Amino acid sequence: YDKPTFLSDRNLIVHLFEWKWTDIAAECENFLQNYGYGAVQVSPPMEHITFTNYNNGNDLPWWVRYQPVSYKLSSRSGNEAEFTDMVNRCNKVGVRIIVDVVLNHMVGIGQKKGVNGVGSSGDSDFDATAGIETFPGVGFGAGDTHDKECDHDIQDSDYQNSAYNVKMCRLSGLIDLNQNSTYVQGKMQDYLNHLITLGVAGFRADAGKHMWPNDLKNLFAGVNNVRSDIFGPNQRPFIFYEVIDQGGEAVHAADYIEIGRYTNFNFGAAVSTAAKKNSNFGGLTKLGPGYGYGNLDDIYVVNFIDNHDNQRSIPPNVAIYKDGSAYKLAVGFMLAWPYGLPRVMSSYYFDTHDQGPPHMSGPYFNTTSPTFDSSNQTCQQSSGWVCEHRWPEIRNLAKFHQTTTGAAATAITSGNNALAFARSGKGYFALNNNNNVNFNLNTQTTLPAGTYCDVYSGELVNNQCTGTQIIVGSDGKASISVLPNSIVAIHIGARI
Ligand code: LAG
Ligand code: CA
Repeated sequence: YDKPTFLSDRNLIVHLFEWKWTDIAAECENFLQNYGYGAVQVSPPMEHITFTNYNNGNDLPWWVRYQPVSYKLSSRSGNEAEFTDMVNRCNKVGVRIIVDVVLNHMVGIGQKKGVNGVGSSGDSDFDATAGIETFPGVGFGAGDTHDKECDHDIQDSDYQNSAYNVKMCRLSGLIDLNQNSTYVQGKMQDYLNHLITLGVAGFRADAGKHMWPNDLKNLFAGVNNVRSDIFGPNQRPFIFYEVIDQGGEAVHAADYIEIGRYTNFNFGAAVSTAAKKNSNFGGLTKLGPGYGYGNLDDIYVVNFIDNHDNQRSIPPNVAIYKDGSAYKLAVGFMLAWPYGLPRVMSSYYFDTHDQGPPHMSGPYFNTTSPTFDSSNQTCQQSSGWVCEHRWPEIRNLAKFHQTTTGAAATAITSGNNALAFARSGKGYFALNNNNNVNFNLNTQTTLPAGTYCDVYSGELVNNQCTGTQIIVGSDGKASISVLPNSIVAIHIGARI
């Protein structure tokens, strides 16, 4: 389960948070395939709660997507036909779909009045008044939950003291399902196999920390291989678990590595701390297995700077799109440094924690699409979408990531708030996190002689560099001067 089912030179995920299926299909075709993005993590596609009166009827929070009503493919992002079309069109251009699956729970126990599914079966499908724990769209009832073991919320102290409570009690009121039951497993296998039949590549298991690894092992053992006509014979789905483990807790990420990968929150924390100038960026040349707590082997980790949860913390303890160059340095480093499988976050602008995606008014708050600036391919701010994955510095480092696939980091230089390294024979990367001084290098790049475009300050367009040019001599050496709070990155795919 830990082997990405992606094209071999596209080991990179982008999370298109809250995007519609129709927009993702177009994004695969028009953009992602050209920059080395190998897979899209999509928002949960199942039927979810909705409110008609949230924030005086002006908004619908993003987190409704994490309250399943049934496993019908009907959500704010689109219906089953649109989902299927997206999977087909993305696969056709070599971009995979990873589905965020919410298996730990159903809706919040407190969600009674004004809460209904948005599925084809309409409001009657989830009849809250008929019993909050009855989900006729799946066939779950109170007997399929952990109510007998624990019918109250996980307490803060449980995270330190009780793995049992973390897995058996309710995560902020969400009705907790019993994944140990073969009946429950069967319903979930039907859902996951349906997605596999449609051509998805794998899953992000929401709230992985709140489910027993052994139950998950049995659950996924009953899930089919991914389609052989797309992925080749005998391939398991790629799976990673949302497990927040930054030390000092009862549940450990290491408990999950036999059944897939885990979300390594320690990576984004370490890089963000350096990017925000609270630690020496030069020290990150050690970032990998064994660097501080929780950074396990390459094949077990999905790394990221921020995700849709921690970008909303107040204040965020990781770098996010609002941090400007600190964020670009953090994501740039992640894409250049060979450790784990990276995931790029792609957001919409938000002011408050709960705020939903850009939308029209109306009963289901139809999400509106990103619009693009034709001159530089970025998303227009007026459309409400940030599209970090299209920022020139980030998309060009995504391309650097692709071009340098499999090349070791060599010729490593650790400076004071600065670092540099080659990706042997394929690329060279240098980063300066100082405010006032340049980072000057006269260095071995490992690259063939030639004139290269720095892909951070510009790119290669019509056989010319729109930014800085770097000349590599016949001895492989180059003089490079990195400006304050900036990067210089060159690779063999962007040379004149
Ligand atoms: C996750 N990972 O393990 C998701 O990344 C995270 O976004 C999910 O929480 C969480 N697990 C459960 O799927 C999100 C919001 C919560 C929200 C929850 C359910 O961060 O704030 O809770 O989704 O929608 C909301 C309210 C709570 C309320 C609860 C139940 O904020 O106050 O108790 O709904 O009604
Ligand atoms: Ca649970």
